[in-house]
Amino acid sequence: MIKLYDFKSSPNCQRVKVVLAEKNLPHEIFPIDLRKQEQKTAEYLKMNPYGKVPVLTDDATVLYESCIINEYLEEKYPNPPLLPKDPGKKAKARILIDYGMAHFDNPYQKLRMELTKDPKEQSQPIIDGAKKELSKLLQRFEEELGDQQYLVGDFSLADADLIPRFTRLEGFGVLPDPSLPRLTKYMERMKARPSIKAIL
Ligand SMILES: N[C@@H](CCC(=O)N[C@@H](CS)C(=O)NCC(=O)O)C(=O)O
Repeated sequence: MIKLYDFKSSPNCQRVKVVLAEKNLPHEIFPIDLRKQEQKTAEYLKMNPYGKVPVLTDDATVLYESCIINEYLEEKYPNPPLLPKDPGKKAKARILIDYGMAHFDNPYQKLRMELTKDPKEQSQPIIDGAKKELSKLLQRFEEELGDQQYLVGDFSLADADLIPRFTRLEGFGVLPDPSLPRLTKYMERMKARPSIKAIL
């Protein structure tokens, strides 16, 4: 039985829950309360030395790092496939995941930190600057989508891994953006999927 150590609102847990749902994999959820520091107990640190959620266990296999967990699920439970068969297209999906995770991180975290401050202490120039930078980075996805339904054609790990980031960008007011019409339609399509509805 697969077990997921989860904090409900964690984006890193959400991307794993999307893949578990897309693959229809039975699993048990073990809630970890980050506010109570349950991710830092000695017992938990044995599973994940970084002291973070998610952790996924599959019998004796114990894994952490959400995108790597999803790669494991794809390899171990290949149906339905969530990566293209063609090696070049598969690599392309991974490039988009890396782009959405690594390249967005700086302005994303900057905006997140600013918006969590008391409104009186927030800096509008920092907010505007980060939003502008994020909009510019999102153009790449707008172009990649072209006339496709999903980021690399069929629904894939790229969509599952990046959706928690996109939904948060909606929460921060970066999306929808009139200059990103394909991405706006894509978000509607994504949010209609049961696997995504379940994490919203
Ligand atoms: N790169 C990791 C990041 C995991 C992560 O940062 N998890 C956050 C929740 S979204 C966490 O556990 N934070 C609590 C802490 O750092 O103590 C992944 O993708 O799984």
